[in-house]
Amino acid sequence: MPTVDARPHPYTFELSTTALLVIDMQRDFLEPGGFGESLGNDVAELRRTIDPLAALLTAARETGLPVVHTREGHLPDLSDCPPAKRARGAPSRRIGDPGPNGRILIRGEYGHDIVDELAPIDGEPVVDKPGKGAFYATGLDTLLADRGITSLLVTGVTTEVCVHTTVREANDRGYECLVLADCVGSYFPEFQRVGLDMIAAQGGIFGWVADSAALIAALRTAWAAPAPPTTESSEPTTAPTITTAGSPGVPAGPPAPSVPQPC
Ligand code: C5J
Repeated sequence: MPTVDARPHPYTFELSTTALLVIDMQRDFLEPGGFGESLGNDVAELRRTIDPLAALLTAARETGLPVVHTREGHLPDLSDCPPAKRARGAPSRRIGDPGPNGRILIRGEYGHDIVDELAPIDGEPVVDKPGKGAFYATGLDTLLADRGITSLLVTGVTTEVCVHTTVREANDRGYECLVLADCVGSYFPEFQRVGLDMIAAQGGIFGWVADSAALIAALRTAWAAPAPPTTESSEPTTAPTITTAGSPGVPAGPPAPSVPQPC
């Protein structure tokens, strides 16, 4: 079993029960003109995660680790966006308002999709979520359970918002989480530091924290071992907010909430 040097102590996991979770690496957060910048943030603070995450994605794909992407966003009619969430945005550019990359945080718009460098490949599920947490109002828990996943390698943005919310939700559901420090990003350096500290504190109250280089080395060592793991390929049962990269209609538009998507 691979073991990664991590805080508060080394993280050991089984390849067959582990997935890489890539949270909200969307243009709306990482590129100028999107939701993140409309809130007054410097997107450059997040863009440093792209290269290490691309390298980790490559290693995960080479070693057969399942990869699951998420996107935060809302239906075009905003029926899944609480008014309180919308009202809290910048007055000039709120969720659903037009921007240079299309309507802000709206499914199917250019800005809502994942940056080119980290685009999902065929077969990788993309979970569309209306909240900050990836488990809230999505089929993620079912998708992971169907694949026997109990351990999550967590990456994405932003550290203190969607990454933290998801890790906390995952903990309450019994998943173990290793957060990759250089593959998660915050617009605020102090939130990045404290956000990671909070995860590993108190004996790993929410999980473990490591650098991606240590994880990649562990993955490659495990893959080179005599008995490489096999990956599950079972289909999810019901996944109302999940599409699969490479399937028709992705990323053309929002999935219908009550209709299972083809995988
Ligand atoms: C935010 C996110 N920060 N993906 N979303 O609003 O963290």
